[in-house]
Amino acid sequence: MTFQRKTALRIVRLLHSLRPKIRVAVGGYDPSLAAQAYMGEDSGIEFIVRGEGEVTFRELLRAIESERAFNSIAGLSYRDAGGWHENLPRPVHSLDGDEIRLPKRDARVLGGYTMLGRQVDVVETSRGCTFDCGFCSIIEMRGRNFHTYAFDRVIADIRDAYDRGTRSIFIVDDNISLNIKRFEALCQAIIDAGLNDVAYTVQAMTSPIAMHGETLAPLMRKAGFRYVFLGIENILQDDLVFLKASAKNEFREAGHKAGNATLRAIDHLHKNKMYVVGGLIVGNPDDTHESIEANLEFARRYVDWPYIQHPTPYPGTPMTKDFMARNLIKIDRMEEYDGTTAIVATEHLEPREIEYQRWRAERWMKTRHMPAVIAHDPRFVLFNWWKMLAHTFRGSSIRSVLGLESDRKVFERYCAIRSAERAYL
Ligand code: B12
Ligand code: SF4
Repeated sequence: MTFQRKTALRIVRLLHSLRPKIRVAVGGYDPSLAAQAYMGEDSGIEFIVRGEGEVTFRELLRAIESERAFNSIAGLSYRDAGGWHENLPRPVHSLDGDEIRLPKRDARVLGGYTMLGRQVDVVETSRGCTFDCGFCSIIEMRGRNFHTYAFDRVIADIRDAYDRGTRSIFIVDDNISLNIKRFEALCQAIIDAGLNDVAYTVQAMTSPIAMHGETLAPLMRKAGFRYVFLGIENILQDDLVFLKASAKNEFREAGHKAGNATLRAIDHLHKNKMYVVGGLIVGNPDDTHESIEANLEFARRYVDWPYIQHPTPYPGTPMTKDFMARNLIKIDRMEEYDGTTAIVATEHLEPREIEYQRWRAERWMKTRHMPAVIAHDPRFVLFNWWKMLAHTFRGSSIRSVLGLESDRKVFERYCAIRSAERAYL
């Protein structure tokens, strides 16, 4: 990802210092959408895999093994004595058949990842999205399309993770809620396979959850879904228009627009004992203290866990062009493009001020979810509650707890901690 660019380039340098002859390929969102950043004379990078990686990377390895030319490998850019060459793009994969095999979990170098003490893993059931939100990289990355894996494969993938001890799964689909009939059938397949004692987390749009929640939400609950990351984005219509995210948050009745879908979606999820991770984006070009506060207040009232980000100008998104045209991008250090560092100003507020407002409110919202976590994972909380609080309130001190130090001072310390974290390599 873009915020990992600097680290990635440093890792390449480290690899070359250890093994000068190593050949380096990069891939993923940032190399695909900002290839120039990886093409510098001294970057040490020889190959860029653009878009989906599995088949392109496999073909690259086979070509290296058999010393064949690289010019027919779709989706690849490569460097030789004549400079960089950009092959034709690779069409997106249909996900049919078994060309993309199941992940080989044995091959991982690192393990030990948990979510609230439960071993966690990721599974994908589909790729792509047909919407075009202005802040999202997906369309530039792969166009507007939606492809799905067969349920047999998905269930085999979940079972593989389960058999290795996984009890918490993050479904990483770009937008699983594009086909609700399929999503309902997937829930049923998980139940039928007896894989519903896993705590699932998924991302979804509010509109389909609001419109199909009556049948979908009980099935999700039965299948083990626990956290639903809702792309609410913003509660104000003007901001939704700027983010190009109105349609996906629209409630429709008999084919007509009937208001915002968010509260209905939240209601369905809550009635079925699921938790809402509220995805909101504050700090859009015309935002003021008041419009940001309106969103923060909404999060306080309705969401269980806030996931509040600032609009971030990732390479190639429509939103980036808007911010550039209005001259509002204030920071060009890509390592800070992590969504929770404010990079852009509004017409009324500087980035630091926006970030301060979000940070100040969000810490307290997070603590309110503690009772639900204690009820579900008491042992984990017993041994880790102080670490959870210390992380949430990073930058605080005894003096600040006693009220002898201002929130501004704590915020400065929090920013300094994050800055230091970025320079770990
Ligand atoms: C699931 C998801 C998450 C989950 C991740 C769960 C997990 N632990 O894996 C959560 C919610 C935690 C998350 C967090 C974040 N995310 Co996110 N996330 C996604 C999402 C929806 C799908 C990513 C995914 O796994 N796809 C499935 C895999 C198979 O596809 P893939 O990653 O694209 O990889 C393929 C190719 O890119 C390529 N490839 C990738 N890496 C490599 C490497 C090599 C060497 C090669 C050859 C090929 C290759 O091959 C892969 C297979 O085809 C995307 C896209 C979207 N629609 O929003 C955003 C997305 C990737 N996230 C994004 C961002 C910014 C973030 C956050 C910074 C947001 C935040 N402030 O919290 C954090 C960063 C977290 C971190 N520290 O890594 C951005 C990245 C934008 C950019 N240009 O950098 C995206 C694109 C969304 C967006 N805004 O447009 N995310
Ligand atoms: S609905 Fe989600 S995946 Fe689709 S464009 Fe919008 S943010 Fe991206």
